[in-house]
Amino acid sequence: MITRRNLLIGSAAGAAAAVLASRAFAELPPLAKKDKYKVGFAQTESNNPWRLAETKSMQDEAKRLGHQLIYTDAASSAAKQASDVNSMIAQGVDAIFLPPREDKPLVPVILAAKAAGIPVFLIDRDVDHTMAKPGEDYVTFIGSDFIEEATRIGEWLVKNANGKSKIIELEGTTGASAARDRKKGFDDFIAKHPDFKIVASQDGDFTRDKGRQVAETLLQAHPDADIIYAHNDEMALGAIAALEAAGKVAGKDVLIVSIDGEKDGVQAIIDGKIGAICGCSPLFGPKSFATLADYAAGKKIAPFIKNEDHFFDAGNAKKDFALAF
Ligand code: GZL
Repeated sequence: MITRRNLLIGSAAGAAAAVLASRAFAELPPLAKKDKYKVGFAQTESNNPWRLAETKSMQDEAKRLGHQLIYTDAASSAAKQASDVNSMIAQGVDAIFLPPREDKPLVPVILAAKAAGIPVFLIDRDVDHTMAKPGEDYVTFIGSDFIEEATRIGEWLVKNANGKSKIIELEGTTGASAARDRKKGFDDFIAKHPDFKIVASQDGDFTRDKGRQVAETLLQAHPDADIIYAHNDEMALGAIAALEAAGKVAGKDVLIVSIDGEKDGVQAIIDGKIGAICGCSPLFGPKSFATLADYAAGKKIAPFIKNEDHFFDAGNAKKDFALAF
């Protein structure tokens, strides 16, 4: 019998359910406290030393703590990385560590993991916050402040350019938060220094070979370029190969600045071929698993857990070489 009273009760119950659903949607999945977890780590690719060092750090820490690590390699495909995460969800992992290769295509699977009750921890790269939020859709983002890294490089450059001023920018993977913010940070800084000009900027996909190819093309198009800003050391090292193939002297004809702090990059500072590198450690294992344990223990997790980056130049490269990865 439909009475006004029943209708009111029904609509109240419906409203309550909607509120609960929305609250449930707004809350992160819990993580039970356990000694051993089955954790997914969906790597983007393994085509540069930074990626290999990150993977080793995650695997070593999982082994040290006795956790089972389900590891996948997306071979430079955001679509494959998304399907790798979906397979982890299907396997019922306890939690997922994810460096989203690009800042939009991985959002649906982050939300799918949440809906499946699996907490996601973003490491090394973040997603577009208009699509998914830390503390609501995923636990946190652990990584560097890429805008700060690029700004520190800009500050070093304006102090040490000695009259050089025409910049070729080698960008990281299009869509990656690291590339997006290393571009924004640097370009915004240079815009405040009109005696410097970015004459060309192009995606080198964070790899040495693509970096060399792009540097070759841009140097031919801009023979007056006398500075190269690379979003990572691999592309900077590729640019050095391009310069030397063109009979130019890296560090003399063209000043090179970069980000990461891999051993070959810091050695290039010692050899006078790279001027400065803002470090960006790939060693995420300890902090990732410590954050997971804190989350399981019910501790409040900050939405952004910032890595501090070491800065290398000719003044400390030899002394601090052990900090390179
Ligand atoms: C930074 C990371 C970047 C490195 C590159 O956290 O995403 O990706 O700087 C790597 O070397 O490919």
